[in-house]
Amino acid sequence: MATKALLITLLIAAAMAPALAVDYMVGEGEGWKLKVNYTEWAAGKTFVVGDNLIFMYPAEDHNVIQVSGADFKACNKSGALRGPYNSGNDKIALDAPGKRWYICGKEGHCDGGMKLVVSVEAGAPAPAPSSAPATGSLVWMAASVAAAFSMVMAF
Ligand SMILES: *[C@@H]1O[C@H](CO)[C@@H](O)[C@H](O)[C@H]1NC(C)=O
Ligand SMILES: *[C@@H]1O[C@H](CO)[C@@H](O)[C@H](O)[C@H]1NC(C)=O
Ligand SMILES: [Cu+2]
Repeated sequence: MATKALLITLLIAAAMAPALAVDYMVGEGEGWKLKVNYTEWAAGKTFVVGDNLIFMYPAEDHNVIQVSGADFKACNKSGALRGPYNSGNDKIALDAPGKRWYICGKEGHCDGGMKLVVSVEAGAPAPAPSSAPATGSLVWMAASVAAAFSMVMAF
């Protein structure tokens, strides 16, 4: 009985929590390497601010450089905006909306397909701090947490 109420409370709290950030393994099981079509990999995925890209590769074989759209098109690594990243396990935070272009800086690899463009969407807008609904949901959240806490203490 108490367990069921607790479960419901937790489900409500979970539903109100902001969407969790997603870690995207670039290339899935293939990782970051030659002869993978990263346009296909990115197709149909929705990248949101707060998500991360993870580039996995043997550190001595590849790297990751963020470049401009023009440099991406030309496979030009000279104008790095960020990077090179070269740990072989690079977790890159998508911290702002907009397009981001990544290439491998090793000779010929960008031309060989190691290039990825993602379009990052803004997350859900933060509620205005002083608006009534936001205050109401804060009170509701506090009440839920208090209820859950008291039920936990009752066990
Ligand atoms: C990668 O896939 C996209 C979408 O299917 C396609 O348009 C493009 O030509 C492919 N690129 C290569 C190099 O095969
Ligand atoms: C490559 O990028 C650098 C820096 O952005 C730029 O000065 C240079 O002209 C570019 N080269 C080509 C071939 O686009
Ligand atoms: Cu490479």
